[in-house]
Amino acid sequence: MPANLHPRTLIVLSPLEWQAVRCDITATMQPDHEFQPPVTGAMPSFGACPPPAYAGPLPTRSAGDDEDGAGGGGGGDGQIGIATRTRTRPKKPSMFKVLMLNDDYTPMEFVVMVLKRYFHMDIDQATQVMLHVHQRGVGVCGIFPYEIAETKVNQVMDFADENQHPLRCTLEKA
Ligand code: TYC
Repeated sequence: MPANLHPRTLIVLSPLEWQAVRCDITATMQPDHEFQPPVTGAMPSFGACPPPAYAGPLPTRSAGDDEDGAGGGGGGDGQIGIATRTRTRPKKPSMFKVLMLNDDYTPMEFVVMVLKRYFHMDIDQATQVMLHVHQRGVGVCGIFPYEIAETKVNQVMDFADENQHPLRCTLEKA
């Protein structure tokens, strides 16, 4: 830009002049500056600028800087690294079936009471599940994340033990 112009004077550049100014700006930019040309209309496209002559060192990234450990590029060779994102969505917990096992001694009414109390079934659902277990040997009481399923198994068996019934439950990955 001519030295006698006010800094905010609008000057119209030919494509070749703009190319020269653009390369000049790019060459003197510091590494952490993002270059945004003052777009006021369609910008003509130009060829590549000659390699910039930075005064200071370029930012580098070593392999250990990668948040996701995937190795985003750069590798400390003077190139600017590729930005990577870390997964923020939590993983869905694995689900587990709580299975009730048949035996010959636990009274049917007790099993129905257990299904109502610990699995929030109504009388009809509880009766149906109890009869299924009685006839088939095993039945599903519900499906839960691991810790909840484990807690229910323990609650049911503790309650059965307190009442001197051999009723057993177990877990199975859903
Ligand atoms: N089979 C038992 C009986 O005849 C009833 C029963 C049903 C026991 C389901 C356990 O999980 C069970 N009294």
